[in-house]
Amino acid sequence: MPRPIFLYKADPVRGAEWAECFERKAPELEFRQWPLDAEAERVRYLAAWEPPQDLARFPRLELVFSVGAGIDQFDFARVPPHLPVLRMVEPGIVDGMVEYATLAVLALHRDWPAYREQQRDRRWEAHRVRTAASRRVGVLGLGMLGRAVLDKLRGFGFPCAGWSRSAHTIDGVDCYAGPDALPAFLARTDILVCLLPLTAATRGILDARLFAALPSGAALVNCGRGGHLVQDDLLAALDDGRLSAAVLDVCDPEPPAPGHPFWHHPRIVLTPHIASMTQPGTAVDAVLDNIRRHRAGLALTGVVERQRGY
Ligand code: NDP
Ligand code: OXD
Repeated sequence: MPRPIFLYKADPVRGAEWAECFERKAPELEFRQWPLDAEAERVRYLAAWEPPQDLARFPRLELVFSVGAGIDQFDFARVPPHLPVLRMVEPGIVDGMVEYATLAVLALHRDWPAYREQQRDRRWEAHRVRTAASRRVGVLGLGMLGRAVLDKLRGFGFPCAGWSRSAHTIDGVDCYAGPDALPAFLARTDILVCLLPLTAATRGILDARLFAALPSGAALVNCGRGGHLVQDDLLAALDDGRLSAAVLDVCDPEPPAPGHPFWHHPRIVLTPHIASMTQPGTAVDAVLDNIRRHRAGLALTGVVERQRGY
């Protein structure tokens, strides 16, 4: 009896690691990497960064996994409505984001971009060291990643707040919800971290209006998506001192064009979309757990609500 196929369509190097995990943990499934030329009727599960055009080729497909936590790159028009799409909910991606966001917030808190600029100019000048208790951190997005980041940052003594669509209660975090609460959240935020999904409602949210609602000299970390940011508004806010610095892990497009000001702006730290990555070992555990749940008729983890876009 031929085994059901789990088809993987993403980075082939990490795919080889997925294959090794499947061999050990799920020998009842046959792991195959894209492209698949024959035996399409044996494909039951698909994992992809972007789904293929022709999903109708796989008549027995049961579940579609995104290999990313973010889902905006997924063209849902390609996925028949009856098929559940599951985004990546796994501890490896959370740990990576907690590290990156902590690094970025601490760098901004301790004036790292300014000291790098001073070193380049051979300037030895100390600035007053501020306490964490006097630096207010705010995170846009209180989902899997935003909550984990706040949990870590709270430990340093930063006064922490978060903003989301629906109301949340989190120990030690001032929670704000909905557009009406956004100005109050921004007014109390010295370092703003964006961990929102990119949807119709959040595209371009990091704009001049939002920057004007932050205290003067606030700093930005964007770990969400490049489409959240209005680039010219950021450059203007840095130039007029409204914002002191920005750490950007994402950009639209990626990479920015060779002459783009983000490459050489002294107050921008730019990294190539590496804040976090799905880790094959833990990702395969999460995927297999969902497959077992599906077989047992249990609720699935990370189901994307297509209407709301995340
Ligand atoms: P979740 O879906 O778990 O959480 C999303 C959060 O954003 C929720 O709290 C949600 O509110 C809130 N939200 C969504 N829409 C709005 C809105 N219109 N107004 C206010 N709040 C809103 O996502 P994750 O935490 O797992 O991931 C967040 C994003 O991080 C991803 O979508 C992706 O873009 C990015 N990412 C970036 C990576 C990188 O390497 N740079 C790596 C991985 C992810 P509510 O709680 O009410 O639903
Ligand atoms: C993700 C990402 O969404 O890597 O997982 O950006």
